[in-house]
Amino acid sequence: MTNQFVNLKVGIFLLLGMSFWGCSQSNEFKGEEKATLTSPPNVPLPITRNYNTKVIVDLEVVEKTKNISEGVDYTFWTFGGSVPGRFIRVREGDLVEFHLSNHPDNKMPHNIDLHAVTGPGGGAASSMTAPGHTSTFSFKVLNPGLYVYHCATAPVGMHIGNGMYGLILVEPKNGLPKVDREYYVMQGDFYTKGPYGQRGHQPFDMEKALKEQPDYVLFNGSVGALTGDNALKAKVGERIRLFVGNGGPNLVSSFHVIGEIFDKVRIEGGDQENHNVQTTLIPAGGSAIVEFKVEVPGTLIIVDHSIFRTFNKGSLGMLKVEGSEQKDIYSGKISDSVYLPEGGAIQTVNGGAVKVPVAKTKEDKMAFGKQKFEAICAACHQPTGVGVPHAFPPLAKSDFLNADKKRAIHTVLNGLQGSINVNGETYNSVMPKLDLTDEEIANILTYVYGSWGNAGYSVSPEEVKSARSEKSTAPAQQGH
Ligand code: HEC
Ligand SMILES: [Cu+2]
Repeated sequence: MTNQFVNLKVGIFLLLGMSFWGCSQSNEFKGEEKATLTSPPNVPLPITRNYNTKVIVDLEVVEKTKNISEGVDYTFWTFGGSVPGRFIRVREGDLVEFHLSNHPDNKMPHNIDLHAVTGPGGGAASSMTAPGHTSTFSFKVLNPGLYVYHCATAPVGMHIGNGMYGLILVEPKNGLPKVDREYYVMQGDFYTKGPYGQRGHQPFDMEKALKEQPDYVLFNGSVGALTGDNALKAKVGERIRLFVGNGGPNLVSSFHVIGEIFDKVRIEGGDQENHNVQTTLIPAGGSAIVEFKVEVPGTLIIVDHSIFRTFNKGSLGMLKVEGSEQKDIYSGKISDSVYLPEGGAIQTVNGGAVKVPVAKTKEDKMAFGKQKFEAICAACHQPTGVGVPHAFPPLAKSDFLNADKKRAIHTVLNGLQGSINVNGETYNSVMPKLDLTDEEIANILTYVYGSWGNAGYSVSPEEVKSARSEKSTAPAQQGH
């Protein structure tokens, strides 16, 4: 009771103070500064100025191959070279001038949707950027909070699934309460052709992504990004603040720290504060700010409490707390080994292969092909096959497609990379290899050839099978 009363009084005092302070603030911007961006798990220092300014953010998109796990490579698409992308820290009322650069070596166009933006697409509408280009746009940060940003280029799920997300903190005008340490942790789910732990370079798997069945669920982009030498660090008695985000693309996180209770959670990264929380839900494309004091030494384990993800798919981090024992709070021996993963192997339960109906007539092929096309190809080539200018070539009335049926089969079988010319336009991008059966490819191509004014060819599973068995996987390229 007393406590509540005191809180109320403090609240009223703060309210009065804030509105007074708000009035005295002009809407003008004083000067300009370049934002300091940090890679995870680091966070830029708190903002100390008490006026609005113009903040210049330079962010470069880099497509690069890195470890997703020991011995396993993955080609990530990143904002600034890391997954999650660089942490951006601004102050409520600032004007942000954003420069998004797409590195010339990149293959894909990219853009950015910042949830902190008030305006079309969160900036995506003004930031579509081809490789070797820079887009500039500006926005005023009207609302304080912790916001996700992500790429919103089609297919959006694939860009996010390849690691294109990060956090932007808009500090309230009066700042956040002081703590001893701040860290940046962001969860994401990843879809690879091979199962968890399979060595070598693993391509993105669109089908698993559509089924929402990730092979990896990770904090900060790789297995072990926050364990061992990479563990977060703290000392007994310190107050810790974690800026936690969830990039998805699919899963919701049940964020929990084993052996701690969150003293405070700013729910969904907004103003509302909850207290004494064990597990906080972080939606895909959402965030939370969690705070706690570390009272005893030992290793705290950071998990998604949807726990198979933690022990079999990688969502396990550590916060190592050093200092002297506090036997009155916790008496027992604390060991790092207790919660280590049980081992990577995912058990496979053999439920028997599912029988897919076989297309008997051309109508069947068209219908099955349409369904698959809309589920897989339409994300890039669009449901009516018109493509996206400068990014995804058209399939409708495509001279490239209609000139060579065998090449089209190879394209869908093996993917396609390099410069091609379609209806007079040059495309130099990457179509991923998709994991489809002979039957599926035959149906899809029969549908594509039978639609939108194309040549009308029928493609049989046997033709796909024989193309698959051919040694040459490189599809015939057109001369320049
Ligand atoms: C992730 C995006 C993506 C998906 C999904 C995708 N493609 Fe493509 N596709 C591309 C890109 C990019 C190119 C151009 C590649 C290049 O520049 O070398 C392309 C090229 C092609 C071409 C040759 C060019 C043309 O316009 O005739 C065909 C045919 C094709 N795709 C068919 C398909 C079919 C069928 C599917 C579904 C099974 C599919 N694609 C799924 C991105 C995609
Ligand atoms: Cu992108």
